[in-house]
Amino acid sequence: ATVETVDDGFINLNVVSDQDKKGVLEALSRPIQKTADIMHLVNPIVERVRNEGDKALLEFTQKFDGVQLDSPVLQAPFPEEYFEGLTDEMKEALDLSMENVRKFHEAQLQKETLEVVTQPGVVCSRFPRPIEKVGLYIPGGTAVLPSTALMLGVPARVAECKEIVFASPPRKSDGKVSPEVVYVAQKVGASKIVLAGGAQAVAAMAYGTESIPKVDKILGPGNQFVTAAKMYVQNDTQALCSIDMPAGPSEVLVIADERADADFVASDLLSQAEHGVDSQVILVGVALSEKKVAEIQEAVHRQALELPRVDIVRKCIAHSSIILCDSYETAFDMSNDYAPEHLILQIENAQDYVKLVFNAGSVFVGAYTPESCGDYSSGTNHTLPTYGYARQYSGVNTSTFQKFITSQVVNPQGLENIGRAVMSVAQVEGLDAHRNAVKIRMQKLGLLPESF
Ligand code: HSO
Ligand code: ZN
Repeated sequence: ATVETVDDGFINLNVVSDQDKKGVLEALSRPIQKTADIMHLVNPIVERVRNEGDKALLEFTQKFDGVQLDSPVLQAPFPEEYFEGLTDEMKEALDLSMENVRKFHEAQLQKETLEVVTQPGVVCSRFPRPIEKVGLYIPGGTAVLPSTALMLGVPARVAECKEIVFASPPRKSDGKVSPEVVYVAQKVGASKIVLAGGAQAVAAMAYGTESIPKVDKILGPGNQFVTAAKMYVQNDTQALCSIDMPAGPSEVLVIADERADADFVASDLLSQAEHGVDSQVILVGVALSEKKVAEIQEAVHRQALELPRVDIVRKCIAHSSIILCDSYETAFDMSNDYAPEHLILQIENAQDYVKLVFNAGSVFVGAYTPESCGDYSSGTNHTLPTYGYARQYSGVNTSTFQKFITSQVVNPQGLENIGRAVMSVAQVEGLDAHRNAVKIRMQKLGLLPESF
């Protein structure tokens, strides 16, 4: 790879040309996930919570979060004192964000029964039902994330899930969760907030404890312990619990051309970089001049130094890159290969290029559409497939909280139309009881001779 690193503390993205195939491959490779390695740490935690319930949960919270609680759960209605400190401005910001997310997810809600007559007398239907109980994990850690609470809570509410349980690690300072998270929980009608994090919180929701209901599906981002625990319970038939999607570190790919504003591009790269040291940010430049590349590098450095999380950014940028290419088509090919969680288009006539996007979690179109808008307030969901899973997964949406049940009615005419086909296929499978179930009926209807 053509790596241009300056060793003077300059916060510098590596630059590679698309001609350098090996360099591009390196630039687009993701950090190896260690989920399997930490299973041996997670298994005993999950098993203890499953077997010992609240007692084990409280112990782990004491051990990992440094908080001694009397009860691991906060019950709705949540005491107002928990969000008393919120300013009107904060409440209005959360309200506006929740309202936009509600509007967009309400429009996605599938309520209708789908009905198709496949043959005269054969009616096939499909109807939606909410997943009854959902557990929504809101990470603690280096940042409070009320936005994640609303991105998961609002669609769960829209889908009419019967019970919404939040889980979030309590703060060391006062053993509480942030007032913003409680405010959102109250607004979306959550029944409980589990005051726990990590694998122990996932286990508590998957198996249930004395004070926490067992849920049917667990959603939400988290660190590698949370991810490993979600994988564990998903594979345990005793838990009978599904998850939203596999999770990895957050990432963005920006496609920019010569017309892009260097400051805008830098600000988008940095807003993803500040998420974590393992975040990945990639700029694919289409026919960029050397001057523009230098401007972007300078803007990244200058803006980064102003950020409180500059140390995280520095580490993230160290394994992030600018890839230079000559055409929009090449840029989109690379992006589709990488399948970024977020794809930002800072190119002329950006909307015209959306048709070239095949793999991405969410697309941000045009110079005035920073990812932050989608992270918080525009209405789209920010829980998106990472780690290249945008190839096969959708981000969280309203149907994530629903399942679809099929149904059918076959009448005698229908049996006449499909009965013989059923019998033939059953015969070749050697499943005579299947064949008989049709044969007996057709004979009683006089559609087949008794001797058949
Ligand atoms: N960009 C994150 C979501 C988020 N951003 C939460 C700020 N808060 C998802 O990849
Ligand atoms: Zn973000």
